Amino acid sequence: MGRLIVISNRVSPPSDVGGGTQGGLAMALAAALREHSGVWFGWSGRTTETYTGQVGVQRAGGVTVATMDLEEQDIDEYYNGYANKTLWPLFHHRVDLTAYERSFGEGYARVNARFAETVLPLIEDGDFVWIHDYHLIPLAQELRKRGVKNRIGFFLHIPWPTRHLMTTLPRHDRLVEALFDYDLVGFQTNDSLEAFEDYVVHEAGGEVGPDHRLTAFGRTADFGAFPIGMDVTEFTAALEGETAGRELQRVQASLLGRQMIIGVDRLDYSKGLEERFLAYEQFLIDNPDMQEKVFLLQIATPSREDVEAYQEIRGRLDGESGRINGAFATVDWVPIRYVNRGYRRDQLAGFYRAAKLGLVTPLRDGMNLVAKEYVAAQDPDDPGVLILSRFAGAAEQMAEALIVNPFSREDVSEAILKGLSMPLPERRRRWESLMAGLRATDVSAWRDSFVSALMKGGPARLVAR
Ligand code: GDG
Repeated sequence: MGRLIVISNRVSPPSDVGGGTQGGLAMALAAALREHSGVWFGWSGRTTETYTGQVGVQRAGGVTVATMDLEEQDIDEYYNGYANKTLWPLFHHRVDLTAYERSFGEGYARVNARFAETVLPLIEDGDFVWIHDYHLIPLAQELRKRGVKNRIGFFLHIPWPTRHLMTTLPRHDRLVEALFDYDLVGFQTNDSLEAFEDYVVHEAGGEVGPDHRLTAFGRTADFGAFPIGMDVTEFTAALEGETAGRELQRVQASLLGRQMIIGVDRLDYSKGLEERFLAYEQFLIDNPDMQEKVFLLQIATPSREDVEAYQEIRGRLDGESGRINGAFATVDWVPIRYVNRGYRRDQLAGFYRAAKLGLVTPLRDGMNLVAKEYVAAQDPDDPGVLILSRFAGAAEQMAEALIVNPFSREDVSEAILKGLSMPLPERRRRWESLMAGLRATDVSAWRDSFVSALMKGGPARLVAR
């Protein structure tokens, strides 16, 4: 069997299970690489004055990690620019925040060419290449230009936008055409797959064949929905560890008989945090008898702090949380505990477990692993309730959550009340069904289905539950 070469913008060498701050994805990829004796290639996170093309190689946790440095200008135009000021907002339906600057597109093309040039000597005949996310869409094209004939797959972690939004992007056809240089392209959901096919048929004049084999731009490639799962086994182990237990007790000691609602998100406008605060305020207004009986713990880890839109959302959230706390707090109760820092994964596990409600209300999200982690952390005998946005990819799989429209304060307020007053038998029934789904479609299932489809060739599709 050939080796697996995984390429993503950043690499995140695995550290000990339970600790560290890397997410489930990093761990899943690390495990896939160990199984296939592979290499993980990406940007080191460092910048140099001029690009050197040098590769740093290290072995970490049984995985070979290879990295390269980039120039400051690369980071401005490719990472902060085209990736995070153009594609991220556009693909999350925020045309109002999307920057359409030509220099960003040029930087994106340049850095993708640099990735190709630098990784090229590491690719051997028979290797399978698996490229991740919106930073690197044109990478297969750049590799093909340099003569790479290996099978190459691509997985998009964020949603694919609707056709009309996609066409607001200058040279959108070039970006889509680049996807046809892959052998296999995976989306998170059927919704994204359908949006992509709509573009291919109605904008590119292409055709949809059996099993989502698509033809356009004179080429044919396989497409599919491969919803990412969480590592249930690793997370359960973290949950049973000493740290999670200690954090659970620490939070429980601070409850003083109150019920806790939890939100955990990167501080990103796509996560609907402002709307969540307002919906929670609506709940407090609609249910005055619940005031002082409940509080919201919102952990919002700072993210992409060099991008203005992220500085602005952070400022707005500071303002909203302060305003709501000022309006409702009493001498011994604060309605929102708003925390701007990251925690270890096993600490998070303990926090999730202490919460009666998980409030996961992104305005748009590829999948959302927090929704899955909240469910996995619950006590089987007395599980909490998940409230989940219909616009998270996870909603395609997690129908037994309370599915809400995050844009409607009333809708979310009603769901909070319903969740907090849900009888135990119903909570258990919903949780058992959600948990069975998490186990059946965990991160290994996701990885194996994608990698085996890539290795075999031909269409394959993990059908969302
Ligand atoms: C992208 C897509 C898709 C959060 N705060 C801390 C922390 N986290 C962890 C969570 C979870 C992960 O980060 C976040 O994953 P999400 O899926 O919720 O969201 P994105 O970061 O936007 O991820 C998304 C995902 O890729 C995978 O394909 O689901 O739709 O947008 O695991 O627990 N982890 C630690 N400390 C924190 O403070 N250790």
